[in-house]
Amino acid sequence: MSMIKEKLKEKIEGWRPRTTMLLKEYGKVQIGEVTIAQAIGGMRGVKCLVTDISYLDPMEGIRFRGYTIPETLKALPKVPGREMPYVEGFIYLLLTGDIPTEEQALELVEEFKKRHKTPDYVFDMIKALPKDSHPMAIFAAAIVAMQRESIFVKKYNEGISKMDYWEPTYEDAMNLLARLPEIAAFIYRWKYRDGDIIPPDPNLDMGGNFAHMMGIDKPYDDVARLYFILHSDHESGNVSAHTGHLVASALSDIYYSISALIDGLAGPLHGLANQEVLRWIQGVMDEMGGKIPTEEEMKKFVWDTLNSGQVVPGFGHAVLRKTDPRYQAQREFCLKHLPDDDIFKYVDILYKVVPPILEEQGKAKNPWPNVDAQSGVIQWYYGLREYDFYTVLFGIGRAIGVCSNIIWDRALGYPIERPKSLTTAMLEEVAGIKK
Ligand code: NMX
Ligand code: MLT
Repeated sequence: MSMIKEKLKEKIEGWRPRTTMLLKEYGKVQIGEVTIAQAIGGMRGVKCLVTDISYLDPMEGIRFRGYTIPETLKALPKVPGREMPYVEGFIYLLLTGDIPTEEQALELVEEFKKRHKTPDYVFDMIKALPKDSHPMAIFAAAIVAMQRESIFVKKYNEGISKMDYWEPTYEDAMNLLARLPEIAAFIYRWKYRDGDIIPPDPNLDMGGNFAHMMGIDKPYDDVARLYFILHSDHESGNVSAHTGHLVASALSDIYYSISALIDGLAGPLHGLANQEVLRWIQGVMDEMGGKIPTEEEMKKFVWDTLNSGQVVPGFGHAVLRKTDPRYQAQREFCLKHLPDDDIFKYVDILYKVVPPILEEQGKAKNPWPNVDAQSGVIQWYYGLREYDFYTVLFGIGRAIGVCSNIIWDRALGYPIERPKSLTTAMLEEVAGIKK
């Protein structure tokens, strides 16, 4: 058994009694109540999911295994000579709850290298798709195409005990995570670079190898590391994480679950907002003839968007009630590496003008920018200008968080998810409108 799997086993065995006791002895203790507004309104704020991988506080933002973003980036072992930590070390943290030593992070780097061989049929399948397919559709299809590789399915069919489900799930998850960067880079080079594919470099870590396969020079390796870490997890209620968890709860394997997650992430109210931000800014740039707008001019563009019934992409959030710390982390990167970039200047002006406008409009509960408002700028600056690819990068990151969650879901024996629905007439009756 590998070092990380051994460690995970120890953690799982130590954790299980906590879940068992809560369920058996305290199962009837109430943690909240549900209103009609919540049942109709997308279950906002209903406390009905459990995860220890990350927690989202509305005012503070995300903590991964108890660490804020600055704490996470500071504590994890860094790639020598680079600013950002190993993504593999971050995966160690999400899985075990512990900050790895450099040696432990490097062991995981080696483990991923061993697992990374993507089956040829995946690339053949991608090449058979129409080139104008959206990259997220191609990505989801490529992932589900590998379902036949599932070790969980094989072991399940052999009659493995429920207590051991997490082990083949771990194997599937690690195999899939090892392959996602290569599949994503292949989609990019096939779709936008005339199929000029760059093979992986076995000497590089996940972030370094992704930058290499994309054909983008340093510091894009650090951009990739930062992206995969920042986008990994945002507790369990967001559409992509929840979809992954929901599908996996039926004991569908990792390939089905992560492919489904990608489908959810592809919506413009969720991950696709990062492409929408760039599309929106490009529209403003076209109208401005390349000139940087004044704050007054920018306000007009924002009001025009709102008055035409559209949302301002990259702003607002279902849980957060302040500027997303993932936005801040990327803003700090921009201030350091691309302070004079025109698109960054646009985003900077938007940061000043949008929140007061959303407050004045009085609809959005959170007027502040989210992760997607800043992420496309960095990609654009480093030459990745095909913005319909941006959500694939989010998807690689999110797969890391959701795979970690699904392994733990299986380890703690979480059951198939099945909330209860009511009819409108039942709600009217509860409300006392009609008997
Ligand atoms: N621009 C305009 N209107 C907004 C915005 C915005 N950025 N954010 C919220 N609203 C509206 C929202 O459409 C709703 O209007 P209505 O009552 O007419 O249906 C009203 O304000 C109340 O919505 P909230 O309760 O504040 O937000 P909700 O929790 O329903 O949705 C988002 C959260 C993130 C879907 C919403 O803020 C939004 O559409 N933002 C723009 C898209 C975006 O940036 N999505 C990415 C989120 C992060 N991610 O990566 O997933
Ligand atoms: C996410 O990262 O999933 C988004 O910020 C959406 C959310 O948390 O609701």
